[in-house]
Amino acid sequence: MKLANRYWLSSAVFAAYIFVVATNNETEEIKDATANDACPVRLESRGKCEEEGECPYQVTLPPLTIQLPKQFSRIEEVFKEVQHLKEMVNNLKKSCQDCKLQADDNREPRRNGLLLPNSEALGEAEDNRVRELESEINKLTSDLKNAKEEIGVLQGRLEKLNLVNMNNIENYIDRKVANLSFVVNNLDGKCSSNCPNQEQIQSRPVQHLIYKDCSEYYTIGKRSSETYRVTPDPKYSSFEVYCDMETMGGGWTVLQSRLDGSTNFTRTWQDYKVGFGNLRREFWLGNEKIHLLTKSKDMSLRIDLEDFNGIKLYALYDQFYVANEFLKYRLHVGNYNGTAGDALHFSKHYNHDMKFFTTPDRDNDRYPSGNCGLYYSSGWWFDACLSANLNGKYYHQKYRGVRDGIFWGTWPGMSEVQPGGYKSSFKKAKMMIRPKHFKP
Ligand SMILES: [Ca+2]
Repeated sequence: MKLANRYWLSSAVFAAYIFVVATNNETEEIKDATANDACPVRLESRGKCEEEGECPYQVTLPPLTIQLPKQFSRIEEVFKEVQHLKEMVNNLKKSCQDCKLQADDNREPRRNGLLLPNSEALGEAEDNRVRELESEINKLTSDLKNAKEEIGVLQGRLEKLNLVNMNNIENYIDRKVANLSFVVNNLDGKCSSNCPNQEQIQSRPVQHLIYKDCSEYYTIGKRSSETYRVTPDPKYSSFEVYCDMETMGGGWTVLQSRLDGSTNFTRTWQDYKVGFGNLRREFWLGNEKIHLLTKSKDMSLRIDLEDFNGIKLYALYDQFYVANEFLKYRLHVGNYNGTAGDALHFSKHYNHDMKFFTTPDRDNDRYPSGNCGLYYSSGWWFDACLSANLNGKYYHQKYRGVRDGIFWGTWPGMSEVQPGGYKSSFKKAKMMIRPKHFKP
C-alpha cells in the first residue's frame, strides 16, 4: 500500500511536469528559450542509427521545482498514520492469538498431559469432550432428581402402609362381622314373621333348632354337665362342646381342661387350630371354634385353678375375644375379677392381652431371640415370654428346670421360687366362656 501510494505520487509529479512542458510550448517563454543556447532542455541523438527512423534519443531536463499545494504534505502524514495503524492492527492480532492459546490452555490443562496448544484439531476434540461431560452431568442431575421424586413417593406409600396396621384391619373385620350379624338377625326376624301354616309344618320333617353355645342349652332347661352340639355361626358347621352347667350357675362352654395329664399339649399350629384331646377329660377346643364362639357376642372368660394342696381359686374376665387365623388368633382379654390374680396382665413387660397365638412350629411371640412356644412346649398367647401358661406340661408333682409346666404367675407363692429351685404345678385347670350378660 505504501509502494502504491509512492508510485501514485511520482506519477502525479511527472504528469504535472509534462503538463507544464506541453503548456509552455505554446508560450512566448518557450519561443525565447528555443532561441537561447542556454536552454536547459536539450534533445540529442546518441550513437549511430542502425536503421532510419530508429535512432536513440535522450532528453535532458533541467532540475524542476514545483510548488505543490499544502494538502500534498498531508499525504505523507497519512502514509505514516496508516503505517502506524497497520502495525497496531498486527500487534492486536498477535495478542489475540496469544489470548486464544492461553484460553485453550486454561480450559483443560490436566488432560493426560497431552494438550498441544497449537493443534486446532485437538482443541476441537477438547471442546467436544467438554460438551459431552456437560451433557452427562445434565443427564445425571436429571436422573438424581427423578430418583429423589421416586423416593418421596415411596416414603408416602410407606407411611400409608404403617397407618393400615393390624389394629385397623381387625377393627375393619369386626365392623364387617357386626354388620353381617345385624343382617342375619334381620333375616331371621323376617323368616319367623312369614312362618308357614300348621299343615305345612306338619308335612315337614322335624327340624333341630340351632344353639350357639352352652348358655342357650341352659336357657332351654338343660342342667347336666356334658357334651352338646353348638352352631355359633350358621355359615360354618356345628361342633361338639363340653358344657359346665354347675359352676357359678352354669351355662359355660368349656374351651380347655387339664386334670390328669392324659393329653399331650405340646402340639402344632394345626392341632391348636382344630382342637385336640378328649372333651370329657383333657382337651383344647380349637382356636377356630373359640373364634366363632366369641366373635359375635360379648363373652366372659372364667379360669378355674386347683393346686396339689387342694387350693381352688379363679379369675374372671368380662371381656374375651379371640381373633381369626388371619390375625393369628390374637387374644383380647380384660376386666379382671376373681381370687387367683390377673396373671394375664402381670406387668408392663408380661402382658398376654393383644398377643398373637404361638406354637412350637409357629413363632408369633414378642421374644426376638427364639420361639417361646418351643421353649415352653406349648401353644399360647406368648408375650416375651410369659406370666401365665395354662397349656404347659402336666407335672404330677413339683419339678425343676425350665418352668414349662402349667403356670399362673399371680398364684400365692408361685413367683417366689428361686431360679433352679422346685416349681409348683397345678392339679386342675379349666377355661370356659359364656355371654357377658347371661343371667342363669
Ligand atoms: Ca420369637
